[in-house]
Amino acid sequence: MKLILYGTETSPPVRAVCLTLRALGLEYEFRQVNMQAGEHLDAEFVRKNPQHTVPMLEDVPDGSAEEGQCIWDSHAICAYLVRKYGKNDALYPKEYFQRAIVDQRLHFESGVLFHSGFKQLQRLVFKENATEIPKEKISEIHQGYELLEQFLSGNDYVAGAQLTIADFSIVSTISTLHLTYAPVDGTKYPKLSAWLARVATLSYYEEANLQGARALAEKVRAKLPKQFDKLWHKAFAEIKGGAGKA
Ligand SMILES: N[C@@H](CCC(=O)N[C@@H](CS)C(=O)NCC(=O)O)C(=O)O
Repeated sequence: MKLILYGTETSPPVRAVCLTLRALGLEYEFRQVNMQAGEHLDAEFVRKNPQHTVPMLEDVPDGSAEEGQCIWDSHAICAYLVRKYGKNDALYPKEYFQRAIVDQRLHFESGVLFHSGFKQLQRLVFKENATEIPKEKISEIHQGYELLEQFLSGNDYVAGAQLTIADFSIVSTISTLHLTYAPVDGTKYPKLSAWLARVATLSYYEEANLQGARALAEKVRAKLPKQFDKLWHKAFAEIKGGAGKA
């Protein structure tokens, strides 16, 4: 088989899939989709994914000259990869209750953290050209952090004692929010902050997630000079210095 991942490294859901591919030790071809140039709206891409979102995965069977099966939505892709190619079910447990917890966290990322949180902020900054983010929007992000702090109570990972695709999904967005709109304060959110540091120790984390999160942070910073001066000087200095793992 041949796996082709369409996307851009600045996109959190694309990075969730990169983390999953790396965790499973799968080889894949990365095809850049330049969103600013509107490449996701090209007829060919929309034919394969009418929702024109990245990530999209194309799974081409061995020896096939034809196009493969296309899957989009990072959560569906990550689950598919573990089911089809995982040597075991550790990253997406088969046991009903454990799987329900992982699924709940995936939906939480999709509906709350990403769509109601991160994507709204991106729209404000990159589409509506806001130069400062209203406080209410930031406090909505913090409500998400508070919930994660509870999910992590007594657990090393967001869905329990083991690393799962829910961690990959949630870390892709949280590490991005941490470096952009709402730094995770370790004194206020000790468990969330320790979890970020824990996931960051994965050998493929820097390449699969942190580089893209940093690249996006630089773009956000350039769009929000006032907010940057007030709030994020330290966080961005850390990014530039190569620190800011979490
Ligand atoms: N829930 C989706 C979200 C995908 C998404 O919205 N991706 C953004 C980039 S971060 C995108 O493709 N936006 C372009 C569009 O919606 O046309 C997932 O997890 O894959």
